[in-house]
Amino acid sequence: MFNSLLLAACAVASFAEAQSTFRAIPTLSASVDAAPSLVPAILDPTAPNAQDVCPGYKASGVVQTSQGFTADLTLAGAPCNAYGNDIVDLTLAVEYQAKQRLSVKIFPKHLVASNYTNGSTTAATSDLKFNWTNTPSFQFQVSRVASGEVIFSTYGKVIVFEDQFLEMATSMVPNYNIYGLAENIHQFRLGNNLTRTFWAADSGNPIDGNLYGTHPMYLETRYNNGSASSSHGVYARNAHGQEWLLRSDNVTYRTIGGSYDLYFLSGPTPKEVIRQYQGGVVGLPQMQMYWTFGFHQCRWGYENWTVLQEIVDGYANAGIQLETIWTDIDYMDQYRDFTNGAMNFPVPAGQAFLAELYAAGQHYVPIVDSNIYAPNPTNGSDSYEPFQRGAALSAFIRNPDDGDFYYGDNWPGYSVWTDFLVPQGQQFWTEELVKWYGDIPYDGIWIDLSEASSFCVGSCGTGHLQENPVHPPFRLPGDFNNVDFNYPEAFNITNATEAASAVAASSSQVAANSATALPAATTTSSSATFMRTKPTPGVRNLDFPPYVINNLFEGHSLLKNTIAPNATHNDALNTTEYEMHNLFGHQIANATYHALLSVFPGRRPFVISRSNFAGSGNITGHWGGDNTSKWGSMYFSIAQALQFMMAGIPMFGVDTCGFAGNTDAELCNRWMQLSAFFPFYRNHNVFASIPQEAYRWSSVAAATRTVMNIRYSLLPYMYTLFYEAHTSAETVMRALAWEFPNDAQLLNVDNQFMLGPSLLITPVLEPLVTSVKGVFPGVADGVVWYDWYTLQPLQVAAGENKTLDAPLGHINVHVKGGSILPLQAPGNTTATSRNNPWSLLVALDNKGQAAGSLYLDDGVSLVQNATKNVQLSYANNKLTASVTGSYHSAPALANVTIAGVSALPAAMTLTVAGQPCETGVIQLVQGGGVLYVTGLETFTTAGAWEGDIEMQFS
Ligand code: MIG
Repeated sequence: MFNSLLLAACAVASFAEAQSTFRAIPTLSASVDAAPSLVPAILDPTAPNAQDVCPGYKASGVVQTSQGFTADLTLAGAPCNAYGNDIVDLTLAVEYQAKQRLSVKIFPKHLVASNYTNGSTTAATSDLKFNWTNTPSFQFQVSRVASGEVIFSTYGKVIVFEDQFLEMATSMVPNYNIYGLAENIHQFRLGNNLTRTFWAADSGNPIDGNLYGTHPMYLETRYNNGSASSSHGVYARNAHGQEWLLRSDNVTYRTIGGSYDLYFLSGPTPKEVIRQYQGGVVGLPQMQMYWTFGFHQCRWGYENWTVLQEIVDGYANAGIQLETIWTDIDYMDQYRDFTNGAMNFPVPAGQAFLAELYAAGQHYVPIVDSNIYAPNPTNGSDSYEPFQRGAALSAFIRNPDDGDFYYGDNWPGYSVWTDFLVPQGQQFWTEELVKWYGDIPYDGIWIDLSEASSFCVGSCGTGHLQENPVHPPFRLPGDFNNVDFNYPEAFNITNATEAASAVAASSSQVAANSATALPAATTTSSSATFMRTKPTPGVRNLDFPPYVINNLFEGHSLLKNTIAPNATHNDALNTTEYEMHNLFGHQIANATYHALLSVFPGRRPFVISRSNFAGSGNITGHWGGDNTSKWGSMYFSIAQALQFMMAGIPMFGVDTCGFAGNTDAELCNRWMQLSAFFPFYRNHNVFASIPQEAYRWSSVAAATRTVMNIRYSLLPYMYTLFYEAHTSAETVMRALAWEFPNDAQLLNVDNQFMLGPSLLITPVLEPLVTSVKGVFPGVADGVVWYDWYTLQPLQVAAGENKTLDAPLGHINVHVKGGSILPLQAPGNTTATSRNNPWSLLVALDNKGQAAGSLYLDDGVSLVQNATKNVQLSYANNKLTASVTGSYHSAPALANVTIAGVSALPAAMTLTVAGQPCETGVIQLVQGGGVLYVTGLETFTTAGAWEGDIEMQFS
């Protein structure tokens, strides 16, 4: 669903006339979305607090296992049936799975739990200890063996286990610091008064509301009064609708189904927690292709191939790198997947466009929506073959009421959704993507609406397919009298004339619309504790479970904007969406990943998808969804990115310059510069707002050229960071609190971040300023920070909130002393950049030392024939590059720049692959504390990294 601000916005007559209705087809009645049966959710003060009424369990029958123990848990009194039906007999399984990981599972006794043990850790060798008591009922604690620190404790609380309601709470230390629980639009530190709800929602980046991703994992850091901090992680593996209530002295975890499947990670540093989570539990992020780190341009509203060519040309003419052009749903024939509109995006013209694009070394990624159009059965000319083929395979989710497919509504009209729980779902998806690739040879796939989004309530198309195609039951941006007049906060100051006309146009659109207003979405205030539906004792109610999670749609209804919970899969268990809802996005991304393996055998699939689950980073990247062209939205992008670094989806970025609403030159300038340091760098825009490609304003173009050249020169560094994420769960973007875990001053910092271990980014996040404040950690311990542009050490006191110059067009980037960055001269594409000369930037620490690394491979293949690792170090006035592996990079090493050198060395010697070099042609220039070594090309003409390099200064 759109951001409601789009629906509220409005138009001038002249502007509105220019906008035709989006499509000349009947609009589905708004009543299909008005959610009938809605709102049995009631705010009921008599609804029970499970902690007061539930009896808890008693443990008995302890059996030692090779790496822990099991026990029976039996309900310790009369069932409370608070929000479902109590399960009387449970099994507790405690496993010391690895030294740093303890698992605690509680599940119905008739089930068997899988385990992931390493085969060796026991209670005696674990970092963590499990304590429990039966008084007054079964409760447990997890603590550190070494220090006794309790990291999780249910003492004082009962454990509740019902068929549709689970509740467990842990007490928390005062002012606890927890991070994670992605996906949320919130500050990085989650605070002590927040309800995080997980129910994947097609909702435009609501602050604190549920949206696309479900990652039930948090990291907690305790600063221990100035001594070393300690961090641990908690992951609760459960995909059901759920919420985490962060309260002043406890965190309460509630789900509407499933089991307790808890993983405690001992850290004790934030980085170790993240490594234990990604490396040991959900899996490491996939490796990406090199070109995916180039710049991507997208928008909703590119009308045809000619417009697309104009955008590509626009970037070329402005001298700004454009690696990949994207198309949104505009390219499709009536919004049907795997089709091209015959008028505007015909296949032959597309093939010609793509041939030229690919010849220039550029790339193309189209959107694919999660819905599949269900054609009008009474109109032969409406046939849609992908539906027929999927139906023949029984590859779609079903409506339990009649056993036919479940027909919801989305862009094309009444639609079905692929059932990825059965192999036919994958087969269907692969066959369609392979077939369509035969027409349109794309490079990767963008998956949208995978929550999965449906614009009506229930199987609204059942019995109505003969009305297809239908227009969604709400006005689209760009539809008649629905023009967006929202601008960033300072627009009325920076551009008063246009702002005034937008205000006038907006009010006349409001007036024109008032007669025919669409029903406004209503919001319902929530009390997380006492919302419930009418209880149905003894029966599982899938659509209206008795406990009401704080879903942000009307009435908190689980039926709104998505496939209904009772929709049924074709697997032997007839699993329902009640169980699978939060996994649809993961499943369709996974199916797309595997389809791309068929399209491009042996090549790393490139998928960017919207809804996602714990572990999705194995198979997909993610963009931040429908943000807005507002300064606050840009600010939240950093915290959103850091969550996904923790969650193991490092291929993350947001709609740069903002999706909903119009941007302006100032916001777009700052945002193009900020996103250049995010792994996934894409400018994307909603339909019917002003164009926002980086070349549209000369000031934004200039700022973009500056930062794009920095980004492209850093591609080897970015790629190396990804390799380290993929192989050892290092993070790509990093919170300052992770890099300097003992500095409590950093626990809230989310207006700055690091890219890898070496770069600190301090962006401007507010309008109308020419300076920015930032902190520079580690100064008390001697850390030096060099300005990227001047290579001068920053003069900053320990703990100072330092003011930096930040005129429009300048983003502050600082290099941490002690770093060596491998760089290549920026070309116009990633491919040409890879063929440009190498250089090294050495930033010395206060001991005159530095280190870094470089990973190289072909940038494409899943399995590499050859790779190369270069370890870079500097000590005792000597720079060393030691090379392992045989991947060949052709360009030479051209120059070395060393920051932190106070005098020109008297002499230098150079050996390459053990051979001394005649260094007469090399130039050494020193000035302002920087040593520039140039003219090195001739010594590595066979390629920079064909042998070890030693460069000694004296
Ligand atoms: O209902 O394809 O988040 O990026 O431009 C909206 C149109 C559907 C939502 C995506 C957005 C995309 C838009 N889509």
